[in-house]
Amino acid sequence: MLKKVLVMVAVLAVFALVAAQCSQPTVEQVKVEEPTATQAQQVQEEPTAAQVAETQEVKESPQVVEVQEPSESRLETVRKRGKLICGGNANLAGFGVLADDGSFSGFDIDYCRAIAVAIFGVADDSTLEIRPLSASDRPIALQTNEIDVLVRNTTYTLSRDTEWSANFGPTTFYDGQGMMVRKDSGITSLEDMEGASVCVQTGTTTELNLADQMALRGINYTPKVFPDAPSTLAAFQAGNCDGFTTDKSGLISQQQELENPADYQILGVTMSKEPLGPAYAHGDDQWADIVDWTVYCTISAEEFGVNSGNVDEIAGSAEDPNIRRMLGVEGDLGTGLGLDNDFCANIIREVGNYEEIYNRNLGPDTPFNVPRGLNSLWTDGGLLYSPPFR
Ligand SMILES: N[C@@H](CCC(=O)N[C@@H](CS)C(=O)NCC(=O)O)C(=O)O
Repeated sequence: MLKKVLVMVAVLAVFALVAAQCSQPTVEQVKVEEPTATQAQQVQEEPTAAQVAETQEVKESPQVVEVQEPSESRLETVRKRGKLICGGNANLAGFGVLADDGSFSGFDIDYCRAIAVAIFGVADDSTLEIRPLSASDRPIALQTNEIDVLVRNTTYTLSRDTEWSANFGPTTFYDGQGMMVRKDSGITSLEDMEGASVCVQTGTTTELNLADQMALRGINYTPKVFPDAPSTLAAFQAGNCDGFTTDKSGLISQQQELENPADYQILGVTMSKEPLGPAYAHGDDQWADIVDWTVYCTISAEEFGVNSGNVDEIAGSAEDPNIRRMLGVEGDLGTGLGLDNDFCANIIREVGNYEEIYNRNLGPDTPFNVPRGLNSLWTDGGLLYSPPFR
């Protein structure tokens, strides 16, 4: 009898355990706890001067300002305003440059145009304003909502992710920091730069990486720091510095601004990783999705062989459901973002796929002729990879 009771108890216990397992909440039942204001804003304490001196570590100044919570979504604000305000560069040919007629052009500017097209179907002076920003002004412009998005050869780093109260979209250009010197200087490596002076721009990752790399290699040098690209380059050209350092893409671009570009060379060394891409303020996931999928649209279109010349024909004839969904002729992916369903087709028609954007601004027919390298599609051995349009 006792044995029977024990067996019953054991069976009941197993039953209770199984029932408990089965009653795990379903996805809909899971309640996501919103972080409290204090958890969300873990303010970094500024180190004291003594601490900085002790560690000898160069840090970007956090520049944290009080973030104004917008009362409506960014998409609504942009639509009501009738135009996108994109933070850009005015001084970096190939990426973002201001012409005498007041127009902006470049690889990053084309991504500003692509976002404007995603929202308005067209990018012109009425739907897109470029707000040129110095390196140091970028975080404040993002935090104060002066701009809707920043596309200005900006490197994604952890401290910017937190201290700028910003998120970064997909990397549009994988870069690394380089060093330019005069050919007749005899300098062929960083190790040849013991006691040298280096021109560098403030408010950049460049300034910090330089300090790290020289310290790691035990090289003594004097940094000469300038507020913007024109003054940094002018000082270098005037012979005030032995070297000029910035992103390699920046060096290639700036070399063409020098009086005799052939008198200079970019050393083989790569001092850092500089993944450049769009950034936007924290707090609006729909906006983040719009920027991200605008970039993915250009990458995916290159992968599928869809370009500005054939997009309409392919939209009418494609049988591949991946292409049909991307172009909005099947499914409702675009409307899911709050955009027109054919937002990606519009981007490709108006601005082009990644390859077209790259070649127009940096390719073999430009003065820069930057090899695709890491910026090739994953199918060609590069790092460009779009998640699926599904
Ligand atoms: N990618 C680096 C460097 C960006 C940067 O500002 N580079 C300079 C040197 S090429 C530049 O674009 N200057 C243009 C200007 O200040 O007008 C970063 O995000 O900090």
